[in-house]
Amino acid sequence: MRSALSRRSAVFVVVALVSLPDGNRAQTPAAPQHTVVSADRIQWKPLRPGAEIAVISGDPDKSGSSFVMRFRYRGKARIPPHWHPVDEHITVLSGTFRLGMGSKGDEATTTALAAGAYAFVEAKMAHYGWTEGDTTLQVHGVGPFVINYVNPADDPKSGKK
Ligand SMILES: [Cu+2]
Repeated sequence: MRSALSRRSAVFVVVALVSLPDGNRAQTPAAPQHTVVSADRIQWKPLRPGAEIAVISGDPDKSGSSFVMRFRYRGKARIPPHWHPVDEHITVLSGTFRLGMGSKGDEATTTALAAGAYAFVEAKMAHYGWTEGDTTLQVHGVGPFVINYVNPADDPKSGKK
C-alpha cells in the first residue's frame, strides 16, 4: 500500500514538472543561436592578388569566438610561411591545396590535399602552401585568428604584395 502511494506521488511529480508553464521554469542561458549562409551571400574581400578572404560566421578577431572563414585562390597561388596564435582547422572545399610544415616554404615538401580533405595545424606551428588550380579552403577555429608571416614582406599589409 505504502509503495503504491509513493509510486503515485512520483508520477504526480513528473507530470507537474513536464506541465510547468515556461515562466515558472528556471532561467536558462541565452537562447542557442544558429547561422545559415547561402553561397551567394558570402562577402569575399581581396587578400592579395589572386586570393580572397571571407568571414562566414563568428568573429575571427575576437578572443574566444568560434569562427568559420574561407580562402579562395585563382590558379596556382602561393601561401607564404605563416603561423597563428590559435589552432587552425583546414577543410579543402574545392581544388587542391598543397600544405607544408615549417618556415622554409619549400613546395617539394608539401602534401597534396584534394577536395574533401582536412588538416589540423596546431597554434604557433609555421606552415605554408600552394594551390593547384582554383581552390577554396574553409578554415575554422576559435579566435583570435591572426596571420603572422614568417617573412614580414609577405604580409599583404606591408604594401609589397
Ligand atoms: Cu594558416
